[in-house]
Amino acid sequence: MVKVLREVPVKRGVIVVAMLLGLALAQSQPQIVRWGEYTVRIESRSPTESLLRIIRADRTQVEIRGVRFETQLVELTGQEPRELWINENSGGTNCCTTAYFFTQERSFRNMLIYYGRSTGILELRDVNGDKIPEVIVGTDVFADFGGLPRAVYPRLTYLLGWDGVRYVDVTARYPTLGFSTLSFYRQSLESALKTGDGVGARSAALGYYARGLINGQAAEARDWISKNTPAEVRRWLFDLEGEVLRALYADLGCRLTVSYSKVLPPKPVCAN
Ligand SMILES: [Ca+2]
Repeated sequence: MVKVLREVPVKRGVIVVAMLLGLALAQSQPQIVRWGEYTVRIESRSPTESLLRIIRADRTQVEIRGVRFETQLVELTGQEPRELWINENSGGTNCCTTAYFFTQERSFRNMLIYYGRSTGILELRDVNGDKIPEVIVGTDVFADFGGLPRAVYPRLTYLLGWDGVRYVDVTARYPTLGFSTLSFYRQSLESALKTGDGVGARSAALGYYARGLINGQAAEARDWISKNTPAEVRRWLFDLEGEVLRALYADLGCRLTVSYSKVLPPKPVCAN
């Protein structure tokens, strides 16, 4: 009996050491993804540093430095071969994802880089039935805005469409699509007003108005807020109106870029 009890911890110890060794070995093994004539190779160099390389015929076409990478092959152009979607996640609280899309059609190149920060790519969905998916992305532009607690900031989305050359904002063309629509924010605002949730009402009013601005329905949203919200909610929002406009005006331009550099990430388009 004593013998058995002694042996059990030894065996467990051996198993744990073997597992750790296995993990260490697994970590040092590069992860390989085949993408037609290209190979994607992800090397984990430390818990906080990985290097992803896109290689063709033994030559690195692009390398990306980051913390943690995930890759997927997705059809973005509506014709074979599929495109390469790389998501880089730097980890940490409220931080930070960057998505990269590459194609090899006509020639290998970057199609889109999206700085999602604490949000990112939410969905690829063909919203207009042309077999070329639109990209639904999130923005945290109103996190830490106007004194609202971060936990309740309005989550907004954009719809990006391929125009044959680049991704452009097509949100206003499909105002009823995406994730959270104008009516979603209006309903949230109405229910926050009903329950007397002041913080929720401010967040929803900001979301409603900002979504109106993104959709091209700002007049409708502003008019409703003016007529239907208590003075403290609408004053709070309209005092911030200039800041809301400035934040939205710069937002997508700062998040969306394309880079033909061999070494990524590129310098951020905007300082923050
Ligand atoms: Ca394709």
